[in-house]
Amino acid sequence: MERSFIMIKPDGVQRGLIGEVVQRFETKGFTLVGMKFMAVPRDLAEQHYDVHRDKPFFGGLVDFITSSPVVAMVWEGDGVVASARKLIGATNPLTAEPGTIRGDFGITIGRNLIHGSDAVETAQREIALWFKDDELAGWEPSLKGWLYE
Ligand code: DAT
Ligand code: MG
Repeated sequence: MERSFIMIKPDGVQRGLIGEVVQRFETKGFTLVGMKFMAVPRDLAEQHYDVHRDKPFFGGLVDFITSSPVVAMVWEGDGVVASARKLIGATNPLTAEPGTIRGDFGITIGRNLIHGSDAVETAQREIALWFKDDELAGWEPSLKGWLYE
């Protein structure tokens, strides 16, 4: 089953939106298989955003992610990677559609509340970066027959 790495960023935590974000993934029908509340070491933040290392915003982005705790999660389900990106919305919250997490709760690109893996391969890399195998708990939701045909 497909998995995605989802992180509630420091602004989402500070603004009291942990429950709201988790609820959106739960009620969509995805399955939580890993979750931790944590301060982010600088080297982890740099590895996570390695693809943006040469961008002008890289330093500020790493400063931001390490400035206050985050909620790191792994969610599972059919098509969860692309679907999570839709639930999250466009990178810039001002242009993100209403109904999406960023569209409903954000204003500026540097405070866009949440991260979601952009592809299945990226998700695999990010999950391995943030979680040890024994921190993930695969389980079969008893609701599964009502979520999947
Ligand atoms: P996304 O998080 O939607 O995958 P991304 O991978 O292009 O977006 O960028 C990673 C994060 O970096 C993004 O969530 C917010 C920040 N960021 C992106 N572009 C930025 C910019 N032009 N100025 C400031 N921060 C930016
Ligand atoms: Mg990205």
